[in-house]
Amino acid sequence: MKIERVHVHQALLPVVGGAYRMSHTTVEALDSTLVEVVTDDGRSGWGETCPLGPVYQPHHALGARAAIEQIAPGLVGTEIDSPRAFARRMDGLLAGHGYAKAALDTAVLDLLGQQLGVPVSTLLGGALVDRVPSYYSVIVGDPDASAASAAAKVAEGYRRVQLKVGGRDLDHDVENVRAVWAAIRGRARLAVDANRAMTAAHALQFDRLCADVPFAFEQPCDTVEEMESLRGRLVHPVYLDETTTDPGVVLRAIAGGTADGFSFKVTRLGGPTRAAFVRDLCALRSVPHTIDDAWGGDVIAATCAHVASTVDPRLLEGTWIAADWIDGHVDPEHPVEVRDGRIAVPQGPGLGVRPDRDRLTELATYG
Ligand code: 0XW
Ligand code: MG
Repeated sequence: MKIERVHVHQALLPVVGGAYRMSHTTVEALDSTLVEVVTDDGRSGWGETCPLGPVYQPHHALGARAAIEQIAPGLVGTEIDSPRAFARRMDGLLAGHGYAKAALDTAVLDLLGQQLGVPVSTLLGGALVDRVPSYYSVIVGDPDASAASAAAKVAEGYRRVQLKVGGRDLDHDVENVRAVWAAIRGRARLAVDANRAMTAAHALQFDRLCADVPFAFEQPCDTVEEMESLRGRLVHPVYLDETTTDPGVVLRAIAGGTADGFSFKVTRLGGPTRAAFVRDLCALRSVPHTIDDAWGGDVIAATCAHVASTVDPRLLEGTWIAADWIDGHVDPEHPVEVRDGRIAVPQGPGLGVRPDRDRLTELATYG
């Protein structure tokens, strides 16, 4: 199976409700990039990468497309042998830029799955479940609204809630944490995510002020060094998200005891192939983690569901997908969505989703 062409498509995804608020940024519409890799035997494999705006982490939509433009011409005419050989080929065309390569890695897994007649999860080691738990992310807001939204989602079936904090005075956030916990206590677990907004001093204070509320404290500070400075000083377990920029950082955090868990983003890790590697690192030390992405439509949601289905259920904290914040689906026939707090893993072969090209804008073709 040889690559004949690579198409780059765009999906513009306005946020349902107008805005998604985190500590340092509010997004109103997301710019998603989809790749379609067409082979000489007439198959199309799909992948997606969708940075959460330009400041959530050092990723942006134009950067993803520039990286793909750098890589794609060198892929045309080459044989698809294995995901690892393909990753090496991409690394030989461009260093770094894992979040762009992630879309191509996904597309190749989709193609190999179709060729072999198996779902992507089988190529990643094999699904252990056919539905994966999701979790709901409550945006930065006021206690009444946050508690009401958390309670409503738990009533729908979610068993984990993530509350966004940061970017305002600590007391306000402490009040919010208490209100949300009172609303879900006994029915769901809680994670509190500052998205890098706190200083180490603020993180220490916040941790003490909420010492009686059990939650996983997600990425309070910006840098690996700040996070390392908190080791052994917090009451709450610490989960790393934005600083897990590659498998090496994950290895160091596990070995050094700086993380009790992770909130992984598949594209940030470089795609499903690398995410499966990191899954296995976590399994060695029984470290819990999510498998999600920062944003994206059905293709990313399907990708995350396939990877998550291969994680030991004891260690899987859940899979967040953006479906609740997106109006409609790029694959209306096989929409990936949360039902009763869980996501059905699409049935293969391949990814099990086929975007409708009429819902996308084609931006470039290579080959
Ligand atoms: C909750 N998420 C998975 C969705 C938002 O994109 C941010 C992210 C996170 O945990 O930071
Ligand atoms: Mg996070």
